[in-house]
Amino acid sequence: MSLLDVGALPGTPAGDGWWMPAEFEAHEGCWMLWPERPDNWRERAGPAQAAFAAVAEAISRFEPVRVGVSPAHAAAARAQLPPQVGVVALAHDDCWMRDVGPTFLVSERGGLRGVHWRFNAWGGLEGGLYHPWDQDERVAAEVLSLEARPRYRAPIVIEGGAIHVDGEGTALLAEECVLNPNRNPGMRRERMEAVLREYLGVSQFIWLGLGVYNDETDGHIDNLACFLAPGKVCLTWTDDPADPQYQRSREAWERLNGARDARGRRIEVAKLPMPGPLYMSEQESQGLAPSEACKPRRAGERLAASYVNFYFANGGLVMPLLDARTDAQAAGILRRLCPDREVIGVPAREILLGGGGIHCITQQVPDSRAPRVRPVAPRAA
Ligand code: KQY
Repeated sequence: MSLLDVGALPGTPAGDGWWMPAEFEAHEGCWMLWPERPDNWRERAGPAQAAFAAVAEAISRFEPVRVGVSPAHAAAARAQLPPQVGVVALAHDDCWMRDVGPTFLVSERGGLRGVHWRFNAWGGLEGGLYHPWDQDERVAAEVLSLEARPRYRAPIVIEGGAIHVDGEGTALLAEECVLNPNRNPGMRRERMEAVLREYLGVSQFIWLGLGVYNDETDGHIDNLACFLAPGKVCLTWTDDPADPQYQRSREAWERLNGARDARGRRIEVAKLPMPGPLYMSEQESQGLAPSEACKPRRAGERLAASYVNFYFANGGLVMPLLDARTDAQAAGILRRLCPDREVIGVPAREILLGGGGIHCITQQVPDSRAPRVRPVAPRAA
């Protein structure tokens, strides 16, 4: 893997005084991509496109949304998306903007920069989800160029869905994913932390163990837990000891209860009961185009469903609707946890069938003009 990248900034974000803000802070807008490939999205991606359009519409009530679309799909996407949502030509292999987009950075002096992570389709040729992924690899650079923002090129493979921060110096990560040898073979925790300190501007790490059961990303944190505010985390939960998620969530709960954030605070943990269990149906699996290039999706497979996979918009929270038996309860809990936000539910089963949720298909652009205070001790002097 060559580290030379013409056009990338020298140095590192922390060294230059930049850091990743929390998603619950103010945004300038949101980026998404358009689902197109018929081997990952059933019925030639029609139902998924309707679901993505509904997510874009919901977010656009709170902040501007732009959707990257392959040139061949531009006219159809324009016709399906509401007029206030921007459509931008942007080639991609699949549509997970959280993972292939840039991680935006802020500074005390205002402005925006971005990190362009290395991407290997969640595991490379051994265990990754599709190939090739060269167009996805370029999406972050393309978005930063369209935003006219400078770019740092990171030396590690990681995805945006594997990272949550509180914006005050703390990162929340899952070992199953971030330390998985299918991303950065041979890289140990200490080296990973050193790189993330430099590229996220954090100083404290809260490591959870395993992610959501059967999550094809190898346990992205954005499906398991997220910060609701500094010192406050929401965790996907089940009370059923027979469910394979039970031990995973319990262990995460114990680790969170023993953790301190970068400011020395204990973490308050809110449990968010998960939907289901949910499974792919025969009809859903049959609607996929056969392909050698993409992970097969079979009827009866457990879906990695989680209500934690929501998106914070300015003044809003856009959550996935996944199970009529539990949607209202989850919405009620999120309303209680985030009383200053309007909580909007969007049907998200079609997104889940492709392997992710609403958080996975979005990428916030932080407000470049909001006053900011640099997080505590981002790096040793
Ligand atoms: O960020 C996420 N959790 C993305 C899920 C990607 C799934 C790929 N099929």
